[in-house]
Amino acid sequence: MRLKSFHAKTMAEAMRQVREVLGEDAIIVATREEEGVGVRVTAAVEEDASPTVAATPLRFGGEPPGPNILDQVAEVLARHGLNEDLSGELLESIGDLDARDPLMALSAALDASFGFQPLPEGRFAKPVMLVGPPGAGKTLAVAKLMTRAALRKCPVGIISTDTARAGAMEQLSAFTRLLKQRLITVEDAPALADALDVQKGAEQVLIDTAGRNPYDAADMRDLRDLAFAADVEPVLVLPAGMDPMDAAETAIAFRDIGVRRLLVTRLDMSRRFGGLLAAARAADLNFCDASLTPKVADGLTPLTPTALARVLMPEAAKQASDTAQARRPMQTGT
Ligand SMILES: Nc1nc2c(ncn2[C@@H]2O[C@H](COP(=O)(O)OP(=O)(O)O)[C@@H](O)[C@H]2O)c(=O)[nH]1
Ligand SMILES: [Mg+2]
Repeated sequence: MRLKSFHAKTMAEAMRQVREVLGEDAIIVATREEEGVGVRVTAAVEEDASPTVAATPLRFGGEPPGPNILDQVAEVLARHGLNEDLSGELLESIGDLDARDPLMALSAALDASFGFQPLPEGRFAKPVMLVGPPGAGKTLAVAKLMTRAALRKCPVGIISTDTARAGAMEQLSAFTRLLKQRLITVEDAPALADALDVQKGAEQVLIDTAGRNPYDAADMRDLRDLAFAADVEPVLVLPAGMDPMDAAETAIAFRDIGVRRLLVTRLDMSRRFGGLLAAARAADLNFCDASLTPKVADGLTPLTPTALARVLMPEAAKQASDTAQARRPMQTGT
């Protein structure tokens, strides 16, 4: 399922855009009046690869959602340990929808409250520098991104600045050897600028960094120097399962060195993702990609509102895909 929002002066114009871009099968998930601007309509289309179909089709202008949808989503958000403000905001936007399916309702609410900006598969606008606390999954994420690029035959440059810690280089060089990529190591900010010059031709440049303690001023100063040494995009890597307030403060510390995107990891090792939502909200970060397994070959999952909703509500996601599977033979027969 793919969700897209449309802004227009009138509802008729918004609906025309929906049909034009997403086709006749588009389902309206949410409509919202934007004061003084017009209307915003969020619509969904099914995509072949992700057969998430609402058990009951959603229709524009239908009845308000049954209390069970709100209750179901509220229970899920509480389970994830979301703070009251954030869960109240998400539930309020669900209250405005005519969704019949909790998964779709949560997708639309996430779409309204958060930004999503997965890393491109092709050329990066800037070299991407993965930053975050120790053990967040930065090096594994570099390995996953490098593998994805290598499989697409996309020329990639790998730079590591994590030279002080024993064993850190071996971890990454094991991956670069396997993929026959050259690993450049740099010790300081000026050397990073030179290394980036060397890698100018690469479509994607990935920079691994040493873990930093967000509460240690010297650690963060050092990282800021690296991030500002050249025109790079620092991307914050955070694992699931953090306390929401710690995650929020951590995200704010890294935002101050220029982070705008959040790559989330270890989603398979936790059942509580409130920390990740709190981090994105507190530092106004866009979700980019998620690591759902420790295996390099499994890669990263680009995050969209729907993908995140599935992660937050795995039972509902399974139920939706089971329903879609059960319906498929009937659909092909007609
Ligand atoms: N299960 C699981 N393990 C992960 C994931 N991401 C990272 N890890 C593991 O967490 C540990 C730390 O990861 P690493 O990339 O070295 O973290 P870094 O210190 O941020 O570079 C390693 O054992 C990784 O295999 C994930 O998404 N799922
Ligand atoms: Mg590392």
